[in-house]
Amino acid sequence: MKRHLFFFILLLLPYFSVQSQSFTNVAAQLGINADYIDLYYIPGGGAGFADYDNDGDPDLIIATKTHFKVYKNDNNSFIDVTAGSGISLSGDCLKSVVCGDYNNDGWLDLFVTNGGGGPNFLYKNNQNGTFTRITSGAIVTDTMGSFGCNWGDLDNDGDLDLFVANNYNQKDALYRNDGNNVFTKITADVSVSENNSSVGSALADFNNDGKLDIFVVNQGYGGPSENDCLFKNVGAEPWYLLIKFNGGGIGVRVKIRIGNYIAIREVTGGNSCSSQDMTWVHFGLGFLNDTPVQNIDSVIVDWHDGFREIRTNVAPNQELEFGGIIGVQQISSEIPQRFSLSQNYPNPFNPVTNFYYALPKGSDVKLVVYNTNGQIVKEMYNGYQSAGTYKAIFDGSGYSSGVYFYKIITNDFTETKKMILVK
Ligand SMILES: [Ca+2]
Ligand SMILES: [Ca+2]
Ligand SMILES: [Ca+2]
Ligand SMILES: [Ca+2]
Repeated sequence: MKRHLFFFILLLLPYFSVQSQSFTNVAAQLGINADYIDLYYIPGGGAGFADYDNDGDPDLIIATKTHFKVYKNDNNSFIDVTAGSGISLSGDCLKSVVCGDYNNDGWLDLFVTNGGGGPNFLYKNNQNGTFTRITSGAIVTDTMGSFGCNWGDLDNDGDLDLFVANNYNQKDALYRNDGNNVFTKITADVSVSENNSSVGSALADFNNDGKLDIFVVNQGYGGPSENDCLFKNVGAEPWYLLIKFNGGGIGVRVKIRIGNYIAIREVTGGNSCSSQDMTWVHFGLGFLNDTPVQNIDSVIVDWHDGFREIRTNVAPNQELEFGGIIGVQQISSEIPQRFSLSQNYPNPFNPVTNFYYALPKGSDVKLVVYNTNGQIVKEMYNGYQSAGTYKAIFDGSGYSSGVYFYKIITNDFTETKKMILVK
């Protein structure tokens, strides 16, 4: 079945190449010199983009068989910083590299699977471009042939747990995050009960109940082929927040804050071997059982182009949507005579309104929306824009009725206007 799919994709390749004439291989030009020949030893190997140094640019992390590389994105070229990263991986057969902030300090940590039978690797981000290897606990001492792996808050308690798909007729593994770099291996669960040969695993909340479910791709090793498995999550706490993105979301960074609790997620295109998690972002919030609050203080979504969306006082246990056409777009490059900011239309509005602004010369532009207390509720744009006319679309879905102000700030021009959201 999978072999058939593989040949089907091969048959389609000529058609795809016709469609993709605008792509060229720029790896060498950008400074990426990974050796990919060994990938064919066992199909797979992992690579993924993740902003490990929190500078807003996605960095590239590659784990292929015996090679591990960290490439820092420096103004759209990549610098090999592996040697200075504190990561020294000499696995038998590296398969996946997944990034997740398991200790909720706002910095992405790394987990790398080893398909060759040696232990897997967990590296904690030191917040300065280097990592420290975690060496104790079953999560890094189990010796299986591990292929796929996924960070996800599977019990919805507020921290990331880890699922690992093991090959060679070995049980898969589930490690519950207990805080302080301690993970407990869960053995009494149906998701880790079968001696099968798994090559990949993916997490998604397929039934929209706020609990992450697990899909496992099984291969059948040295015997008959095996069925894949879908495990519905029936045990997690009933507290969560799901965020989806209109118009994609790969590369988006999401941060939530509730009092002193901060958690981040970054949407990837799938860093686990042979699989891809859902591109929705999931947060477990089970700790609210003990300390109930009405609202999540803030949800901040950073798009890869510098666009930032902020919503405050967001109710838990819902799906929130961000992005898409909402934002700022240039509608004319004709050079206007002077700076201007238009009145929004419609006004009053519910929930979407738009306004225009004009830049007679290229400028650093900051465009913010704030409430009557002077608190910024949304940063619509922050960066350089060339001369022209721009349309800004504001979505008030996540906000309460009331008066808001939108303000444009450039070196030569600042103006504020009032708008009214009525629900
Ligand atoms: Ca970066
Ligand atoms: Ca971290
Ligand atoms: Ca958890
Ligand atoms: Ca579910």
